[in-house]
This record gives sequence, C-alpha cells and structure tokens, in this order.
Amino acid sequence: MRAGKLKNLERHLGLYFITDNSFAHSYIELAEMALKAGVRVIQFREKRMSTKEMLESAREIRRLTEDYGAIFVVNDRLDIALASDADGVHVGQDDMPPKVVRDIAGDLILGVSVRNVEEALVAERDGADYLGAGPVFTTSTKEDAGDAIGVAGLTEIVKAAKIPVVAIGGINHSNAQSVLETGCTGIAVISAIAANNDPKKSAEKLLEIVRSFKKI
Ligand code: TZP
Ligand code: MG
Repeated sequence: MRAGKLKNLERHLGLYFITDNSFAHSYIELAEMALKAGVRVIQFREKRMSTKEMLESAREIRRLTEDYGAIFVVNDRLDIALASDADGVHVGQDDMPPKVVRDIAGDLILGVSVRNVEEALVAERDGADYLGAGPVFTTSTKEDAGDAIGVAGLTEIVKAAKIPVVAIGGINHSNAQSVLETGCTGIAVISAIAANNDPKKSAEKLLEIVRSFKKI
C-alpha cells in the first residue's frame, strides 16, 4: 500500500498545487480546475477555518482527488489528514515533528518543509518521503516564509537529499524553467494557479514546462 503510494508520488510530484481560499475561486473550484488540467498532487492548506469546516472541505477535496486518481495531502493538520482519509500530511519546522507523525500514522505520505541542507537531512533521517524546499523566491502568499533561498540554495538541497525535492515559493511561468534546471523533482505553487484569471490554463502551461523536463 505504502510502496504503491510512494511510486505514484514520485511520478506525480512534477506540479504540486496548494489550495488557498484568498483568491477568486473556492478550494473545490481551484482543486477541480487543477485536476482537469492534469495536476496529480493537491495539498489542502487552510489557516483560518474552524476544524469542523476544515474537515468538510478536506473530505470534499478527498472525493474529488479520488475521482482523478490524484494524491491528496493536508497541510499541518495530521488529525484532518487522518479524518479525511488523505494520502499524506505536510508539516513545517514548527509543526508536529516528522518522527511523531510517523509513530501515529506510519502509512501516510509525509512531506516536510525545509530551508537549508541541515533541515533537509534531519527531515530525511526522521522519515520524510519528500521535501518542500523554499521559499526559492520572495513570495507574499506566506507571511512567515522567511528569506528567499534562491536557485543556489535549492541546488544545494537537491544535491544533498536522497528523497524527492519539490521547490516552492514565488514560482511562476517565467522562472519555472530555472527552478527545474536544478534537478528538483517538481514545483509547488499557490498564486501562479490560484491568482490567475484562468487557473486551468495556467496549470496546463506550467505542466507543459514541467513535461519538457520529465515524464509525468
Ligand atoms: N511555503 C513556502 S513559500 C509558500 C509556502 C506555502 C507559499 C507559496 O505560494 P506562492 O504563491 O506559490 O509563492
Ligand atoms: Mg505548517
């Protein structure tokens, strides 16, 4: 079960879309447009909703991702991930430690946000299945994202890590190529899809760029 999930994960990580409710479309609309475009990993990221509302939204996205054979990941909240039958959970440096996530939910895909090689190696040792590395560029989407690590910082992480590295932070159609040239497994975006007038078309264009680097 876990091995199968991980095999799909590596293949699907090329374009990783993170939902955000601050733009014109709802989670579910954005998730559906991304899935229709061909995105196969959707992360549900929500900082304001009540737990009850979060669970409802997560379950809705779970059903949708299931229909498309896509991977569903919940940001921060292991309880919501488990209750919505998500495939994975993604934690940051101040969230539930990866080792604890593994103890509680050994079968879940585990993603960990890292900013440098040191954090990357610790996350890998503690059981991460993939890394979210960034912010590569300055972004206004995440307030506490910290300083940009640049393509140079990303390159160091990609070289040091044995597990897939997904680049995140300020990635768009103009800079995606320079990011993928580092050899990272994929790119994760919020605003490049969610803030676009046509999220589906935007996702399709990003997928074209990713496909010029790897078979996904
Ligand atoms: N983690 C690091 S940067 C970031 C997250 C969640 C925000 C990414 O959003 P955008 O709009 O793609 O820069
Ligand atoms: Mg977090």
